[in-house]
Amino acid sequence: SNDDDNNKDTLFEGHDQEQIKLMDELCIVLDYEDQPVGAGTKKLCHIMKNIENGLLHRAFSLFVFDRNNRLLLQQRADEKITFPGMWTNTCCSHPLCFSDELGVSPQDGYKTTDLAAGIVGAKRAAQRKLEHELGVPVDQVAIEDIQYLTRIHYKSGSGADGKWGEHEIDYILILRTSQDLSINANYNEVKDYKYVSEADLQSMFEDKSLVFTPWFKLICHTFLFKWWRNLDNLDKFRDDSIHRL
Ligand code: DMA
Ligand code: MN
Repeated sequence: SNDDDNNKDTLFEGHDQEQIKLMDELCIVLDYEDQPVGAGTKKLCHIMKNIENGLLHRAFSLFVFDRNNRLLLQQRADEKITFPGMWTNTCCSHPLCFSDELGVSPQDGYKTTDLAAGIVGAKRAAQRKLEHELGVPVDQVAIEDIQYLTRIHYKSGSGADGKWGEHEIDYILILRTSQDLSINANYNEVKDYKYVSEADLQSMFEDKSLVFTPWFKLICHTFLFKWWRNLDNLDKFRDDSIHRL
């Protein structure tokens, strides 16, 4: 349609072909209580105009810690359409609208409305995206080793042009690894990555040349350092709530 042509011309102007293609992925559209109500393309879910009209989707944020309790950070590629070049937690993306990532495959035995379904779906999406973004082989990321903590609801615009943004219920996942992950970064997704201690991260925050994603900053200001100091003891932070940030 004319409208589509219009969107193509203006919204995707100057953007990377591979990233434009990924905008066809089907995200899980949610109501305010994280109940799936349908599917929406990644493109539709991230258009600020739709977000202003209340469109909300499901996401995950994975935090990987190594055996020395250092956090793996990534810097998003300049090719990313949303939040390019920004430093952020290990891996973020969306569970997609198919049964494995809705957590309702036959072996799961859940309904789409069960929190347990959302959790296992988010873990599978995290496994898929760690491989896609950082090249970590799936066998180094066992679903059983990924811990679910909580959910965060937030909204944020991306960049100066005001066209794109995020509005998500974000499943927080933690993975502690005793062996070093084999990383083979996909440079269309990730510009750089590094393991940091708390002190390293604090000095990155003081470096005014570095930019951080809004959700990573929100999580740092609220929960991250409490979790980080209690990695052996995360169960006490596990809840069924949706924290509206
Ligand atoms: C979206 O991440 C998820 C959150 C929590 C912001 P993203 O933009 O990195 O998604 P993708 O890697 O699928 O482009
Ligand atoms: Mn999103």
